[in-house]
Amino acid sequence: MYAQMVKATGSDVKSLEDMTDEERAFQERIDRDEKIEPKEWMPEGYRKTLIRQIGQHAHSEIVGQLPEGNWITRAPTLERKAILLAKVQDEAGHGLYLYCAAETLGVSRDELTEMLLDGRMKYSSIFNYPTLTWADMGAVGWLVDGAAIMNQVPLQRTSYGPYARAMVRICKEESFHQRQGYDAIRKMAEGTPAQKKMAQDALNRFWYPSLMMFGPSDKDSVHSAQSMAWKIKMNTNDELRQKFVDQTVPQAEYLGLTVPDPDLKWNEDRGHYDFSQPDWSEFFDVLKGNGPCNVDRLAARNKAWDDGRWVRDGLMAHAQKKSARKHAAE
Ligand code: BYC
Repeated sequence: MYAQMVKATGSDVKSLEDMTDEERAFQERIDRDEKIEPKEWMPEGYRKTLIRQIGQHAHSEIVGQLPEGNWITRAPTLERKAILLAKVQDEAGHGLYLYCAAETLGVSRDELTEMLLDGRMKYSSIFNYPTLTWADMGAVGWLVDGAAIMNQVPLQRTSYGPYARAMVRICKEESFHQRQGYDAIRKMAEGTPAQKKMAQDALNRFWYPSLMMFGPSDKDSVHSAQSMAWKIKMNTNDELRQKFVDQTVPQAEYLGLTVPDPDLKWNEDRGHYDFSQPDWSEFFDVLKGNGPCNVDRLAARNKAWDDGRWVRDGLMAHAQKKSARKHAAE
């Protein structure tokens, strides 16, 4: 299995023969689908890759609250407001499960947060796009959460125990999120001509950024080969992107909306849709900080961190006082 993978991705992943005894034993455990737990030996690269991926994922959940949080006060009905509020709170919870999983690898949540705030760590490119209308709340739930689930369901089988277990809970909630998004956009698509136009406009703006969520095409993905060998990733970026397109196009058709891709076509021979790639230069530009909302998103997170300092300081002072009292009593 491991040898096949290395061959399939044509990577510079170490072969079993080139590994140390410890590395080989570790790889064999991965190949047997054993879970790796926090205190066990792991290659430094495995630990670092997990911290990068889980940390980036956690940051995405936290920053991902901002585009939807933007619409809580303007939701069209009390019911939609309550649902959106619950969803945004769920994203905060996902961030916390993931920070906890990352902490088992020897990095603190504060360190991870500081790396997000000073730009050393990334978050998903999708959250650098604005949410301009209520229909965008539907599009985010349907497409963004839809893409997130496509990527996260396989991660329930990822090799690192705390990450896999966090993903089980997250996936349950994400599928509710996706359904609520689809329901919200369906309401718009079945509404007045103006509402249908808003739904189509949201699909037009979110389609390609959603395809970008899966990461660069396989030939440009620097981490995929090693991450797949370690089962930190279970599929390549292109495999998941294709699955997402195959699943989403019939949903758009059901809504009577048009996917903004003139080359989109069912390919009978492949058993998949052929589709246009996103503009990859735009993707890399967004990663460099030049998307429409990068500056605003980081400013909002920095402000939240600064405004919350007194709470963290207060909690720390309380904890120190409590521990000093306990020591004095012993
Ligand atoms: N955005 O070698 P590659 C959600 C970076 S949100 C930004 O293929 P990898 C939700 C990548 O980090 C979904 N950066 O990387 C929340 C690397 O740069 P570095 C979050 C991206 O890691 C609220 C470089 O490009 N989900 O759930 O093997 C509301 C080369 O890429 C992106 C996760 O994070 C991107 N889209 O594969 C609603 C899932 N793509 O780090 C929804 C877990 C790539 O070397 N993560 N880059 O500087 C993964 O599965 C993988 O990390 C990725 C990328 C598939 C995203």
